[in-house]
Amino acid sequence: MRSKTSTAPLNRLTSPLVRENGELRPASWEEALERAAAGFRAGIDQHGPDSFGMLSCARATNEMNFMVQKFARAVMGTNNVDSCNRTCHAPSVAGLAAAFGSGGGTSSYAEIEDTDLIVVWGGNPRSAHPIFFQHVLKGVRRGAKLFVIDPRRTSTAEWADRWLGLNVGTDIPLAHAVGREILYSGLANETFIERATSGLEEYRALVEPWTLSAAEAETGVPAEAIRELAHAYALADRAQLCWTLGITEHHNATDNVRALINLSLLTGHVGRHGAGLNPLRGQNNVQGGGDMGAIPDRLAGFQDILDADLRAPFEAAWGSAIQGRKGKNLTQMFEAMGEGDMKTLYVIGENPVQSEPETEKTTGRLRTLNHLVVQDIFLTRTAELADVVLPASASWCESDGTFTNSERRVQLVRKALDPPQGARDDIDILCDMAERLGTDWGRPSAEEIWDELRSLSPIHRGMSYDHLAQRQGIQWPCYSEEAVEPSFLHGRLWSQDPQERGEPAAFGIVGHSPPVDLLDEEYPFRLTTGRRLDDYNTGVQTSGFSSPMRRGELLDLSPEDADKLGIQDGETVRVCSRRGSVLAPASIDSSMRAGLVFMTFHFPDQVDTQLLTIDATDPIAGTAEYKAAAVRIERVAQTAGAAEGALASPG
Ligand SMILES: Nc1nc2c(c(=O)[nH]1)N[C@H]1C(S)=C(S)[C@@H](COP(=O)(O)OP(=O)(O)OC[C@H]3O[C@@H](n4cnc5c(=O)[nH]c(N)nc54)[C@H](O)[C@@H]3O)O[C@H]1N2
Ligand SMILES: Nc1nc2c(c(=O)[nH]1)N[C@H]1C(S)=C(S)[C@@H](COP(=O)(O)OP(=O)(O)OC[C@H]3O[C@@H](n4cnc5c(=O)[nH]c(N)nc54)[C@H](O)[C@@H]3O)O[C@H]1N2
Ligand SMILES: [Mo]
Repeated sequence: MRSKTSTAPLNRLTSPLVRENGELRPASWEEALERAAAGFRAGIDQHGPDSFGMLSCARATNEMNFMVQKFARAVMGTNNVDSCNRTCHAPSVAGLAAAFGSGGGTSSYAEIEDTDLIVVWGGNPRSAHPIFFQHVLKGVRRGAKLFVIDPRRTSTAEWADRWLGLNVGTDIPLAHAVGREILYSGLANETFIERATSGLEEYRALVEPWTLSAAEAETGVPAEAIRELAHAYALADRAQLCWTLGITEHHNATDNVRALINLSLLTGHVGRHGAGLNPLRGQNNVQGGGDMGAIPDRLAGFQDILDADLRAPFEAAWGSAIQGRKGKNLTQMFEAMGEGDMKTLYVIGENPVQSEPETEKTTGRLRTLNHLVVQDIFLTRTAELADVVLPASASWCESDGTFTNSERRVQLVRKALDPPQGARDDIDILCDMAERLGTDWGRPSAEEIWDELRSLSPIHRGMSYDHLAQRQGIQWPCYSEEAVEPSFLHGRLWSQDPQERGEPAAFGIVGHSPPVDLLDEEYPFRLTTGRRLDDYNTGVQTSGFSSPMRRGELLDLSPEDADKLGIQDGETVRVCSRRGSVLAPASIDSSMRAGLVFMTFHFPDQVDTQLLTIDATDPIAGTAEYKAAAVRIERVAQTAGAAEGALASPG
């Protein structure tokens, strides 16, 4: 007996649902699958394959993500497949790929413990990456200095040697001023620049205006602190630059990423043990989902969809042609719904109604679909709009397979629980759906799927289940069962041999572009949104619990602003943006700088933060500017708050 049945205490979905006379009602698997497949078939027949799109679950296994993109490409004939990577680290992948040719974080966690300086830029790992943060603390205990760059003095910053509290959306001026200071102080690594990079002269001209005092005026960070960061980074023997959504959830996110990468090119802090560039990925398998090809422009193993030679082995293996053009990403799928070009959508393990900005726009767009199928473990707000709802198992404990973490390490997971009765494995559901649409895949095991992936993706080739079990996880690239790969990427840049060194890494020539939602007299506060330790994303998986630690949604504001507005701790306030308004309890928080307020998006049933956010998106990666809305804060009488009923406690 290897597994036991999950007791499903938290309203897990246990029956398929279909819409009848406007309402969802329970249905058999047979009826629900037939309805789902018939809707997909009709959509393609009437409007062509590109009117269909698919969202994949970044919490589910690599095997499941591989099957999702295979379903989109081989069964439905479209590259319209994407995941929540679009809402977080797509800009990191785009920026790293532009500089180095591939989009993964460059270092291993072990190197975070074996370095001289760790810069956490726009991330709060103490709350959002607690396991990674343990590696940071070990590094600190072994003597590494820790710098944190965040508008808020976060719990991560509490552990730092230096905290640089900058204005939201001013990371490029800060990075450019650091770069200029390194150049002017003669601290740049000239050998590395000469050998391994291109574009220094343009970069020098780009950063020239960003003197320490110009940067202080724009960023709010004292000139002396900027100088100190520049010298610490350039003088460190080995330095790690780690970033997350403070960098990537902006309308110019890919530029932000390029501005940080430039600093590593100036100093040679990349391609060596202990020195690197590390976007900390979000959901447990968002790295793996992208690696498996559940993105619109790459096949598994980051192989370019535009390259016919790379498509050929997949076409041969699947017996069907693959479109030679990029599909729509998640953001473009929603835009296409708005324009009537998207007719059917298959959402697996995503809750866009509560994770996309500007809720009403998102809901309106989903309503334009002829056919929406949602496959989830809970009845989400997105599922409530669906024509068919399919109850899935929870992949992280109810399925076998592999996951890939932020350091590119692939690890085996084993099924520990059977899904609650009535729910089925995501992969089995996909196979059933494919069969109904005329493609018989049989019922492959997770290992069989993985072996198919290995036959198609060179960077995974050497990672059989046996090899993964033996080595307790392996980082890609791993080309054969024998090879022991270095734990970091881009070591080639240090080679003396030009052939081996390959393409130089280009400096990114990127200018400053302040947040789209401008501050003015009517909307004078900068709202940034993010995470707390005790809750997860749209709250679907964490709202079923109550604990004294969890206080529900709060509007954090500085003591100075609370004073100025006459707001008491705990008092209900109205938060208004140019798009909508919500009521939330105020929390006076000394980690906040004046002019800045903070909310999560973890409690949408209590406070729908996405009514406030803006859908200004990065043109390269499609990521929204969740980190910068302009808002006004109004006091309301307590009774008015209660009457509007928006302050129910969570859970
Ligand atoms: N407990 C918990 N952990 C999680 C999640 C969760 O919901 N709960 N979600 C997971 C997911 S999907 C992701 S993607 C990760 C995200 O992990 P993080 O990116 O670390 O989390 P956030 O809180 O969204 O944002 C990080 C920080 O960015 C700062 N910031 C805002 N604007 C700016 C800016 O303009 N510049 C700079 N430099 N900083 C800025 C914020 O103040 C915040 O502290 O967390 C993952 N882990
Ligand atoms: N305002 C604001 N908005 C944000 C962000 C922000 O910082 N601020 N961050 C953005 C980021 S980084 C992210 S990643 C998104 C997150 O956005 P989403 O991914 O849309 O939100 P989640 O709450 O993580 O919901 C994922 C769903 O997956 C389901 N699920 C879990 N495991 C499985 C499984 O094995 N199989 C299936 N079929 N389903 C499963 C869960 O029940 C849940 O409904 O939100 C984005 N939205
Ligand atoms: Mo994320």
